[in-house]
Amino acid sequence: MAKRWTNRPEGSTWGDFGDDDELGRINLITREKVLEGVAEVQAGISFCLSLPLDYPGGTALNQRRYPPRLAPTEDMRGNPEVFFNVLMRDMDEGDPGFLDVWSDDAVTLWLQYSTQWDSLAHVGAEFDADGDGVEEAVYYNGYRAGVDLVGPSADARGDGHGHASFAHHLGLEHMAFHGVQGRGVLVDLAHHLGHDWRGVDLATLQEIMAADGVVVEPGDMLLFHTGFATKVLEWGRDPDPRAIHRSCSYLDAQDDALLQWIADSQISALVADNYAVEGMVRPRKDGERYTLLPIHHLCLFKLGVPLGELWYLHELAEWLRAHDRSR
Ligand code: UVW
Repeated sequence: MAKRWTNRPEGSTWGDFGDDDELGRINLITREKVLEGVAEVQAGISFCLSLPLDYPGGTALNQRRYPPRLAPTEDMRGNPEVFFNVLMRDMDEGDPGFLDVWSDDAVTLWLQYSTQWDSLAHVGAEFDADGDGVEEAVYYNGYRAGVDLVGPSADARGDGHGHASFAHHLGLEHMAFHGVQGRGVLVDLAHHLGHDWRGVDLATLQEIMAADGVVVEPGDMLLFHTGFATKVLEWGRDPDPRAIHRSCSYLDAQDDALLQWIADSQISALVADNYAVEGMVRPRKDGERYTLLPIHHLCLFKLGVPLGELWYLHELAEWLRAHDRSR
């Protein structure tokens, strides 16, 4: 495949893992990194890091993301083409019938409703990757909107506006195939900051990490426990529509030093139990174009670091604290 770009965004990793790379810094989860993760296993306890996928409930968090819709698969009794009906027809006259009872269901899932990964296909940017002086909508490593990530219909433009794309590239299947098992490091923001709605800048983060002896090394997956998903569970699928937008901490994406630290740390993945890892920035009034979500822009578009959101970290964070650990 020919190289997809001649210009790469400043500070990006495009090309560092190959011209066709779709994994980004997940590549830093090497065999050595997996063994470092294995070496941390001492107690053999498993923690579920997912919310039930029908939480938070309703649409107060995001109006276009709905709870999963469950339905039984089609009842095809009587359809002569169905293998099962052929089997029934072939039963002998005196056959007493069967005693089985079963369920066979389908689900329509809004992939970002609940606990999720944001893949590298989630957020791109308008950027002049081919060097012709005109910006085009591109994603990590130069994959093109409208070509590599294609909109579902003519009105869903598939050009990067409004997230209306199907991913033919940069999807989570690459992570699944590579494996995302290594060393996770957890920072317990909720323990230090409570449930107040506030941004966390680099100075605050470093203070908390120093207080808890947290050390992050290249290739680690970094997790932030803010307590947000714990609140989501407490609301029992009926969240307070105001509080859900004003609870717990988030990374302060206006802090350039924090963005630089994320890039320099060489983490392989960035995970939080809150809505979007970061808070949305306020519109700029200086005439410059800007990104609404600078950490999404940095991680998904430039570095190739997937974001985990709405993970459930409560019991894991409690256990780690009780045992004076963060890895
Ligand atoms: C927002 O929609 C704010 O974030 P995300 O798409 O990452 O959930």
